[in-house]
Amino acid sequence: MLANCASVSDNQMFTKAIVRPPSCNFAEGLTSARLGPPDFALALKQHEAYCAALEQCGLTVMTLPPDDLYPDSCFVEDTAVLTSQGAVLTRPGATSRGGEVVSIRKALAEFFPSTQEIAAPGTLDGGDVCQAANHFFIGLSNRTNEAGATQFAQFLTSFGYTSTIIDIRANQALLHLKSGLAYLGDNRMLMIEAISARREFRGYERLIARGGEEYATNCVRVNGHVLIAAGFPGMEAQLRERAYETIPLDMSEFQKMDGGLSCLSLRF
Ligand code: CIR
Repeated sequence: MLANCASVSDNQMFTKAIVRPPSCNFAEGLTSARLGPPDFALALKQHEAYCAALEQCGLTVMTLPPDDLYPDSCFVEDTAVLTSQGAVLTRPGATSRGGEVVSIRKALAEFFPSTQEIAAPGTLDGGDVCQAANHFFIGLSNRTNEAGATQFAQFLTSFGYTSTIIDIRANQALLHLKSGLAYLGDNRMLMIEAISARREFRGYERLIARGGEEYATNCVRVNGHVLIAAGFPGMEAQLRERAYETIPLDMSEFQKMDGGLSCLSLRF
């Protein structure tokens, strides 16, 4: 099934990350979390710690200036999908976030001289894209529509990857596919129970987040480390049992705005 794919190592090494600190009006961003307004000063501190963790993993972190035109713009992951075979600029599903792509396009030009782009009427958020070695899972969500998912799947084919579109619109708890799914390498995935029985994931070893630890499924494997939200001991124990070197990070202020660890950077 994976014949003719681009050859991408399961344990791809990243060298760079693009991030953008929250802007002063971060609290005006979109959220359904009902956890109260974020503390801006604390969000900045947590973002700094996140960047330090990426550096600890060996990445050079490029920091874009905060942009108060777009209160959700620290969630850079939603604006592009970067692979070792090519980059795709997205067309975010929330109207208030559409303009975020402009500055990301500029920032990426130096590293990806030719990029593909999702075109109207397609919409796609990077948070709906989960890469598992040479295969991609694309979530059909309230942000990513069929046109966007199909366009993206075609770009992936041209890059030499395979993909599966997964409809998560019935899973109300999921803003994006990666709100409840992460690929850890080694054919292993971390996911919420609600999607764990789906046939698309049958071939993978599945670690399930239970007991109110669903938020922690949005973790990121970076160069042999796993960045994980702090405060989820069950999830962290499952990772440590499998010899992952975890870096717990306090994410409380981003969680209040529906954001997870993966959304705060574009890694390549
Ligand atoms: C939004 O609703 O768009 C932001 N407040 C949160 C985006 C989080 N992004 C992600 O999970 N990839």
